[in-house]
Amino acid sequence: MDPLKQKFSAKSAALRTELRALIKEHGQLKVDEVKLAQVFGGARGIKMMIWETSQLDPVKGIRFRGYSIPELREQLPKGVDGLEPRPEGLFWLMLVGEIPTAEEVDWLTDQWRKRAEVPQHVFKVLDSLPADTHPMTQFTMAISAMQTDSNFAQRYAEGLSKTEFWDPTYEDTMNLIARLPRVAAYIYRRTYHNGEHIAPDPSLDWAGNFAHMLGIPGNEFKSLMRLYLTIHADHEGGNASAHTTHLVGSTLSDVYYSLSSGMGALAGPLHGLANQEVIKWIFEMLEEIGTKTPTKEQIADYVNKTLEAGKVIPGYGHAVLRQPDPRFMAQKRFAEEHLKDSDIVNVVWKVFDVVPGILEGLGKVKNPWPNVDAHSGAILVHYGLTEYSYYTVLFGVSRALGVLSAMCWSRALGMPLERPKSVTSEWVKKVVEEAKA
Ligand code: HAX
Repeated sequence: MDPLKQKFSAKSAALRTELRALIKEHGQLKVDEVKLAQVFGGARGIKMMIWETSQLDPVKGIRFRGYSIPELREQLPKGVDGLEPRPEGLFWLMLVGEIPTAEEVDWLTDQWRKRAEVPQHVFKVLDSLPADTHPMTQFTMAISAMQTDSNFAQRYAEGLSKTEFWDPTYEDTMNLIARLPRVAAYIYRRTYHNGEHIAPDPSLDWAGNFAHMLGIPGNEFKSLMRLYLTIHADHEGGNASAHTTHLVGSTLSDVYYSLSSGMGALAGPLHGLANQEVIKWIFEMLEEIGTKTPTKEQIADYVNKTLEAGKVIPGYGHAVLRQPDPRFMAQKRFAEEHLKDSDIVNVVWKVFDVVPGILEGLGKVKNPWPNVDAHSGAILVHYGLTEYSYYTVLFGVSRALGVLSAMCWSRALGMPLERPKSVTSEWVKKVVEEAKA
C-alpha cells in the first residue's frame, strides 16, 4: 500500500471507530435549531453534514485543517522558485491532516505524474463538441467520459464490502486529480488555440505542468498557478460545488459522476462562474467609460448603474463570509509583489475601494466585501490568459482537490445516503397557524 494511502487508512479507521461510539452515546444531542427563514433561505447556516478537510469562519475565513492561507504559504513545501505552496501539499494535508515534508510532496507529484495518462476516447469526446461549447460543459463531459476507468464502479460491480469502499475511492481520486490538468489544458488549447496542444513536461510539478500545457510562458505564471490551485481547493462542505459532489457521492456514485455533478454547480454565476462574470463586468465598464484607468467616481457611477439594472456586483458578497475573503487577499498580496503597475489589477483595487461602501448603503447585503472571484481574472488577463469563459475550469481543477479528498473521508467514515426532508408551503402555513393558536 502506498504511504499516503496507508496513513489515510490508519487515520480514517481510528476516527470511524471513535465516531461510531460517539454517535451511539450522544446521537440524540441537539446541535442546531432550524428557523422558517432558513428553510426558505437556501438552508443558510444549518448544520447537516460532516466535512473534515476545511472549515469556514465568517470573520476569519477559510482554515484548511486549522491552517490559514498565510500559514499554508509558510509551511507547505513550495515550487522550485521557493515562492508559492504546491497544491500537492494541500491535498496531503486535507487527506491526512498533517503538513507533508518536501519528500512526501515530491512523492505525490511523482504519483500524479505516473497516473496522468488520459484515455484517448476522452479527447475524442471533446473533439466531437462544437468549438464554441462553453469550457465548463467540456470539462464536465470530459470528467464523465473518464468514468469508464472507475475503479470503484468496477469493484462495486464485482461485489465490494462496505468497509472497503474508501479504497477504490482513493484510487479514483488520485487518478482523476492526476488527469485533470491534461484534460483542462486540452480544452483550453482546442477552444482558443486551434487545437495546437502542448505535451506534458514530466520535469514539472502538478501546477507547473498545467501552466506549461496551457501555453502561458514564464515561471511567474507557474507560481501563480500554484497559488491559484491551492487557494481555490476547498471552502468547507456547504458550498454548492462541494455539497453537490458530496450529495451525488452519497448515493455511491463514483468520483467521476460526483465531480462532474459538482462542476455543474460550480458553473453557476452565483458560484464559480462569478470569476468570468467579474472580468466581463470590468471589461464592459472600461469599454463604456472609454479608459483603462477609470477614476473611483467613474467606477461608483458604473456600480450604481449595474445595481439600478437589477443585477448583482459580481465578486462581492458571500453566503457565509462577513469580511474580505482571505483568498482575495492572497491574490492581492501576489499582485502587489508581482504586478503593482498593471492597469487591470489597479482597476480591481479601485473597485475594492468603491464597492463595499455602496453595497453597505443598500442596507440588505450581508457581506459587502470581495470574495475569491473579485481578483483572479485581472491577474490571469495580465499574464495573457484573457479568455474569461475558461476561468471556471481553473477553479474546477483546484476544487477537485478538496471535494475528492473529502469524498475519501465520507466513504471511509461510512457516511449514508444524504436525504434531508422537504415540506410544502401548505405544511408551512399549517405549522404557522398552529403556532399562532
Ligand atoms: N451585489 C448586489 N446585491 C447583492 C450582492 C452583490 N454582490 N450580494 C448580495 N446582494 C443582495 C442579494 O441579491 C439579496 O438581495 P434580495 O434580497 O433583493 O434578493 C440581498 O443582497 C441579501 O443577500 P445576502 O444574504 O447578502 O447574500 P446571499 O447569501 O443570498 O448570496 C451571493 C450570496 C454570493 C450569492 C451573493 O452575495 C451574490 O450574488 N454575489 C455576487 C455573485 C458572486 O460573486 N458569487 C460568487 C460567490 C463566491 C463563490 O461561491 N465563488 O465561487
